[in-house]
Amino acid sequence: MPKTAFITGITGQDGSYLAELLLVKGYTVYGLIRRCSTFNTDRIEHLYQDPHDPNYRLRLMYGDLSDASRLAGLIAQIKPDEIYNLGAQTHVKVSFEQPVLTGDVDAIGAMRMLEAVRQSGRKVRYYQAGSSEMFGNAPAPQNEETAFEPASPYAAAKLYAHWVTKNYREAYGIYAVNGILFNHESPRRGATFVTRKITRAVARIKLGKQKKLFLGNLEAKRDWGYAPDFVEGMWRMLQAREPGDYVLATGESHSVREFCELAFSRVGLNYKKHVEQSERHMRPMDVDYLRGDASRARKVLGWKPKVKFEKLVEIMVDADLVMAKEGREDFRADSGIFG
Ligand code: NAP
Ligand code: G4F
Repeated sequence: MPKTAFITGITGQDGSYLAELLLVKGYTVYGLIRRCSTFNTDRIEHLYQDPHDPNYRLRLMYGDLSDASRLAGLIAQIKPDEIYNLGAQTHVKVSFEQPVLTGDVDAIGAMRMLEAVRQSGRKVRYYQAGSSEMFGNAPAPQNEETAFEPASPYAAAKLYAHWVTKNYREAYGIYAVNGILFNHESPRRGATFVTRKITRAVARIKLGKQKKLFLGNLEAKRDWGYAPDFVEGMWRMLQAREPGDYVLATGESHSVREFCELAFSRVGLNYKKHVEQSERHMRPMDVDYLRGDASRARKVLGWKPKVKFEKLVEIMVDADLVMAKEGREDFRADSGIFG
């Protein structure tokens, strides 16, 4: 029987790749979108289907993770087999500026989803998008047994969502899983995250459209993977016999400085001539070193990332060069004033 999935955060990086994957697998995909005064559906534009077509399988519904009654109504209407709760305020630095909103959407939003599932009485498989940020500065490599040390309002909100997902699994027998995902990137990554901020700038500097790139902490290390590999892992978690929690990571860690070095050298430039550090992009507290151990996902789910760090940098720089040449950058601000 073809399955039905409901994705919150479908307009985001991961939501768009996951929607693609599930449509290829024959699912009918419902996606939660927020009403905005401008279009926010760029990342799923290529998947759009005419709703007048009786067989259309990508169905977009207005809603918001802050609106419990709408979420319950949608779950009753859609009757999903699988739910992927990817919607969130996802920027760690912004979470220091908007901690209450971040808690409402990322923590209580997950609770609203789980309550809607519980009250529906339906047998639904639920995926919660957890983050390696929940480990904070706990020693690497981090895996499912590592004690959490959240170091931002974002991480604390995600940790609340993590624990209630586990609690609903144990208390009510709901098939609910936590993915603890390390950073994953792509040409669809939001332009205010450091990788995309760098690759956009590399392309624009190469083409003479930008002079400098202002960044914060260059020594922070992250375990960066490729988003399409990671959404495949999310899907695998909901196909397993038993629900559980899984780390997804590449097992390699690199600094922001190394990312710059490689990205600028891809177009024949030296990052030292173009990158400047700025207080503006420093966080009140940062996570220094993340490197994940995904052996459990490998063993139980057969999951393994395909794209490595060097290839990821190439994919992102090359895609941004094409966009910048065609003048299709999503916004034009020089040194990433928002990032
Ligand atoms: P993203 O590109 O920033 O997308 C976030 C999505 O959440 C967007 O669709 C956004 O909608 C939606 N959203 C924001 N506030 C919402 C609200 N109040 N109600 C409903 N939807 C809302 O994030 P991503 O990189 O795809 O990440 C997907 C999920 O994985 C997130 O939960 C993130 O925290 C988690 N995660 C990501 C990573 C990573 O490295 N990418 C790692 C670990 C965990 P708009 O388009 O309308 O803004
Ligand atoms: O790219 P980032 O903003 O990602 P961060 O904070 O690791 O969070 C991302 O990954 C998490 C998974 O671990 C997700 F849960 C979360 O939703 C998000 O997707 O920053 C990475 C590192 C940080 O140490 C930051 O301080 O890069 C450093 N950095 C240095 N200069 C910068 C900048 N980050 C940003 N965004 N902008 C800068 O100018």
